[in-house]
Amino acid sequence: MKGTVHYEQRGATALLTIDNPPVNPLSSGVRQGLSDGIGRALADESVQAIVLTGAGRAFIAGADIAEFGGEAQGPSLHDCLKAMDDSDKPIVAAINGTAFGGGLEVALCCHYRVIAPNAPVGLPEVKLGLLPGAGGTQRLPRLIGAAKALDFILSGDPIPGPQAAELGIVDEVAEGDIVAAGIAYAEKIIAAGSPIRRIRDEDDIVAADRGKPEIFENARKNAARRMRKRFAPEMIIQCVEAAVNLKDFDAGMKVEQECFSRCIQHPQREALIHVFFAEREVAKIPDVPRDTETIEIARAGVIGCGTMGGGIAMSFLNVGVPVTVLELDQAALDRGIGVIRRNYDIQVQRGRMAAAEVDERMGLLTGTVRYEDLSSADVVIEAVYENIDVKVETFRKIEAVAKPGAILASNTSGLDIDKMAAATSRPEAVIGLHFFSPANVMRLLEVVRGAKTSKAVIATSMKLGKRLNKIAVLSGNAPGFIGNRLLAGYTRQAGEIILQGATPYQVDNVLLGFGMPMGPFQMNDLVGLDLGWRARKLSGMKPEDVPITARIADKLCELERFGQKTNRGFYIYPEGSRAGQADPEVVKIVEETSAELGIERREIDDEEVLKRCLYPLINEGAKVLEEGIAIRPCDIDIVYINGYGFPEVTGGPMFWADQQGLDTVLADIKRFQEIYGGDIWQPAPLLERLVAEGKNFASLQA
Ligand code: 3H9
Repeated sequence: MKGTVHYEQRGATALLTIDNPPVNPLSSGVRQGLSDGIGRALADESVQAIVLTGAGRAFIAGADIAEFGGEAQGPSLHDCLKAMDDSDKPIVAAINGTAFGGGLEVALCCHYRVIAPNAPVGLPEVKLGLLPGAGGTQRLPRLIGAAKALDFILSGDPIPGPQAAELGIVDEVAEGDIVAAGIAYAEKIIAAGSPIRRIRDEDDIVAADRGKPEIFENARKNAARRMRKRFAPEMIIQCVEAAVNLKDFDAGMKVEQECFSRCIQHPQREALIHVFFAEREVAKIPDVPRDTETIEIARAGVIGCGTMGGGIAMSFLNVGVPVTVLELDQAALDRGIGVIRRNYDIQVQRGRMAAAEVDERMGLLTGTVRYEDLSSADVVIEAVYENIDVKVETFRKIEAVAKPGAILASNTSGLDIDKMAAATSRPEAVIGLHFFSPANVMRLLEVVRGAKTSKAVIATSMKLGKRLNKIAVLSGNAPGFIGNRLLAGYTRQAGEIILQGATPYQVDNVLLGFGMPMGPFQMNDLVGLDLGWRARKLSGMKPEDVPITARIADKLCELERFGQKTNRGFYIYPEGSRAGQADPEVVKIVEETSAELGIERREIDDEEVLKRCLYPLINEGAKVLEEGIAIRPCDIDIVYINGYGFPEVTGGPMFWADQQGLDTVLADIKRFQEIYGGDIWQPAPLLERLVAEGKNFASLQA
């Protein structure tokens, strides 16, 4: 059994210390230890009170997520909680560190709670597709009221100890030795002969919420807006409704159990727990051990202060790392720095940042037009025009000034890192750091290792990602890396489907329905249709050489419909609105283009639209795995969820493929190959092998 609980007696108090490193989840051994420890303390006449705390940096991080879906060993958490609830000796939680999920629920089942000032508490279950299933939905509303409890549980976000005290979740914030404070609290209760406070028996606060259905209507409205397509929020709301309306605690607990078990069985739960572990797995690189020495990053340099460069600079400023940004001339530099300041000012206007913080961050920013000024940077990231010759030239200039040991990085979204490395005499220092736009917001950082990139540079880059509050995924160096390589098939299919009979609006709606934040044509409008059109014109490409999937966008550009920036593209955007409206004019252009190309239009059903857009991701994903560009299937999942808006509740494209059944995915790919042909539908050998062996992508993880 995993984990243990240490028992010791201090005076008349039994001290139970949960020990299950690194974060003390409630694994079988912990539940056994809790059950034994409580029983022993209750049976011992010399013990008058019990204090519960955690070893190390956490109190309890919640239920052991790895146990879900498997066979449970040892006593159930509910049995432990019942013993605590029934105890006639006061139990005090001495919350030394993180108390999340089941951990906070254990604390709520204690009769009193003291907390260290830096200990966060939270009920993050909703993020895993679950609800607090150890009494949290019943006890918390009894303590702080239904509206606040709903906010807290539905957000899943933690709050620090002092805020928990203000809300009434804990009784006291204690500086210094938290165990001593817990014992002192217990002794005070015993000395005063205070009655034991069981939250389950309290009704006053929830009674005030009875007959106020608007509390739940508001929660439902917010959940529909903020947590589109999630299953758990409605379950949570029903539980809190039960806490308010059923009066009887045990009846409410029954509702909680039913709802919890529906969440456990829901595919979203499995997918979200896959994502939880995948996010941690991607940090592990088989040939770069955890203890690889890293380079200290005290200052960064960014070349280019346009949208990308500015966003990258902000990512560093946001975590207190000084940055020097370089632009070609003073005017461009002033413009770029002006945009950064404006972005921060908007945050202040929205109440997300204090004005003083803006000054602090801007104080860390230095602008320059001279490469020499990058010489003190520990990492220099170029974010110049996406052209290999321009990048190679930039690397020559960086290498001439960068200090020894500095990391030389490119923000390219798919160009050859080794070509850039070859332009320097220190290829081991060169790496790709592919940020996603807007770089200060998007969570993904694709780290691209070149053939000669050193392990220290890889380890430092992965660590840097975490420091910048991003999730770093390592990719091999091949065109498009992981993300953009897979995307090519997705966008090409969307383009073909509309030529064959669907409208852009049907395609977008199908993908929105799947859970993507926007469809491919909405995405085109956002990025700007003119980018590709201008590049084709500049290259002197003949009209007949323009790929057929780009013909419609080019026609729209000829009409000065560049997308959102001109309020017209595939959609019409009423002035000041980002919500596009369908336009019959565009449908006409699409139909004319099909006719010009001699393509007979037909009805294409939504299922075909979805499969033809998503299966290329899976097929190409399998090729990327086989070529070793991505280390594991879950690396692709994390890239797609965090960089391309693939719905988290599906677990990412590779996990989703497993859930569809790889045999049916492959059968469809073969069917599309027969009908449409092309490389895109050439089944990946890995996919064929997995199907032949009756295996799935998950089998590659083990
Ligand atoms: C729940 O409680 C349900 C109940 O309501 C009802 C029950 C009946 N289980 O994140 P880190 C592992 S649902 C198992 O890198 P940090 C993690 O995988 C649960 N393992 O550290 C990693 O392993 P490895 C509600 C867990 O300091 C290692 O611990 N609770 C669990 O950056 C270190 O983790 C949550 O959702 C777990 N619960 O962050 C809390 N937690 O080293 C989930 C962590 O092999 N956990 N591990 O890769 C967290 O949010 C963060 O881990 C935490 C620490 C903030 C605690």
